[in-house]
Amino acid sequence: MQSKLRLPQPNSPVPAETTRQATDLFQTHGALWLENVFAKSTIEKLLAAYQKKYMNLSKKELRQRDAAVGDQRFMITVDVKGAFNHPEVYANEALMPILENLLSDALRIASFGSVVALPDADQQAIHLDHPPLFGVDEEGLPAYALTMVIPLVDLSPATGTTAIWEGSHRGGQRFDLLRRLMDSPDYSDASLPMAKQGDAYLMDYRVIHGGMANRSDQARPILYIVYSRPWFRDGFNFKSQNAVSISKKQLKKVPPQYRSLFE
Ligand SMILES: O=C(O)CCC(=O)C(=O)O
Repeated sequence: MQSKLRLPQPNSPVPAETTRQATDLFQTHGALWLENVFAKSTIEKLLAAYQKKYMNLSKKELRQRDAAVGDQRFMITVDVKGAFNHPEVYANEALMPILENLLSDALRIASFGSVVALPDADQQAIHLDHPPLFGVDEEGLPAYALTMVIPLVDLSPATGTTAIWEGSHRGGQRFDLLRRLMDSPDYSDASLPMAKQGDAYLMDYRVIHGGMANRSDQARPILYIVYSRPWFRDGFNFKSQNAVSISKKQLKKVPPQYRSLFE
């Protein structure tokens, strides 16, 4: 992946120069793989909580949630509580300055959930997460939303990852490229972040991407948080599930300085 940075250590403020570099890389490539964002122990806790609550949902529950986003692949909104309700996860000290540079300091959480690719899940259709806001010509416009992916297990060629077409967030040819890839998937120009527990990768909401097949014998859950400018509402992906699920009681547990993220 061309756009990749290693942070000095998890959960600590990042030097201003690194924040600037991360911002530039993201704006240029529409994606960024950051190593060393979260403590591994935090990810282990998230994984345990996820396995307990979400890995054994019944077929009926998954149907009610309209959760299928591919063969053996499900998008599940998680309740922001327990391990998920922690500032290290949704307002990470290293990430916030980068996110504010990209989306302004009025940024919000537009959605908070997970995608799990079960063993033998096929590759996902290559796609955009949202139709273009302003039609074809978005050249020069800044990001309005981005997805932060937090892998809950180490990603490998066997588990698969998210294939990302760096640079496809802009340029007049992006829709031709998308059509070509949808008609005949070809991963030769895709970046494949083999992120480990503790890493995160960010994707501009306009970037072309798609989950790869899971050829391993373990499930591959990834947590995601979509951050956006305050006016954006994702009415496209959340018809049967809430985009964000947080109760009043859990919102009170969010430190006051971060509550606006959930407004
Ligand atoms: O499974 C993945 O790696 C990505 C999933 C995804 O991009 C989606 O469901 O929109």
